Amino acid sequence: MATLIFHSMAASAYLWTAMMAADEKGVDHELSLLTLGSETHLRLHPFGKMPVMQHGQVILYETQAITHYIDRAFDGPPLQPADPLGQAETLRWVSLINAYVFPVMNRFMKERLVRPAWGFEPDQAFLETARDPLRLQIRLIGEAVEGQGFLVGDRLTLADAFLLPHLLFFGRTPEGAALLDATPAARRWLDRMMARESYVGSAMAIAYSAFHGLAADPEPIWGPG
Ligand SMILES: N[C@@H](CCC(=O)N[C@@H](CS)C(=O)NCC(=O)O)C(=O)O
Repeated sequence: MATLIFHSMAASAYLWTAMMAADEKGVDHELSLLTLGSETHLRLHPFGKMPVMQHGQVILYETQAITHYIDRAFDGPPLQPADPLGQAETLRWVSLINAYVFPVMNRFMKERLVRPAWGFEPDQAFLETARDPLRLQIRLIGEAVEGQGFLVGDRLTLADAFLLPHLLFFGRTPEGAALLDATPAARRWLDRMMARESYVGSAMAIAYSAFHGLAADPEPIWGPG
């Protein structure tokens, strides 16, 4: 049995963040598949979300808590700066990714790529109103990574692991690709993250490759400017 067990469905962005944190620390892990909303799922996570982490007797849900635990419980490179400001900045990024980035980028990608592939009309009003927050988010991400290459400081932190799945899949939409092309520092960050050992061959990378089968309408709804 692996050191860590992640209880989750396989295609979960937050699972991929937790797995990346474990891989960056060099901690082996395995996936125990959950059925969404099942009795087992709700026993592990009363809010019916995923992933849930198990380490021996320790069972944790909420990805921020899970990744913090992985960082502190195991040897390996630290995934949070030691100084108070660096730590606060990491927490700020994780918080804003959870509160603002995930709800817009993830939904935009689903409306733009997944719903049409399933034969449903996307929510055009949402796609339009997402434009300004997405532009703002990519601008702030670009500014943050421009100097030292990562969201906080000059090495990967939990903040980068939280952002990666959302920016990765958003970048598959024509609007996401255009915003990344217009923000070279963000594009370079994405390329660097995708070159890491913790990404190559990961469940996230496999899901991303499979996503290339989804053909979005290539005509952008709005541009980067
Ligand atoms: N606050 C949770 C959010 C996790 C989350 O939203 N996970 C998604 C998968 S990426 C999920 O559980 N979706 C199922 C649902 O919302 O019904 C965390 O940080 O772990």
